[in-house]
Amino acid sequence: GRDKDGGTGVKLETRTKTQRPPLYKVLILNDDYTPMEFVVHVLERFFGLSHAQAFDLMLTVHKKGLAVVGVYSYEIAETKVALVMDFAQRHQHPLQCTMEKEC
Ligand code: TYC
Repeated sequence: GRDKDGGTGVKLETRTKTQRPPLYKVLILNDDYTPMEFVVHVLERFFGLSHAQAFDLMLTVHKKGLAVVGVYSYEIAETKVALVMDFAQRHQHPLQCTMEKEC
């Protein structure tokens, strides 16, 4: 702040705003062709969900069009997206996975 130094020009206040790394949402998108069981498998394998959690989230995506499946640092989110896209492509399914900055 201004004039907290009694005119000495010495900085007496320290920063209180803590820097936190930005987080990124990883999203799965619905499509008409990817089998439901494949999406459930992806959610279990790459996002650490139980079978029941994965099934429920897959149904949410199927009904609503998309859902957030996890929130991670940039590097982890980028890796998850790449692994899912590669896995889907190798199985010839059009499943889409993307990321977006949170806030
Ligand atoms: N809509 C797909 C079907 O009816 C299932 C599906 C769910 C596909 C979620 C993608 O992210 C997805 N077979």
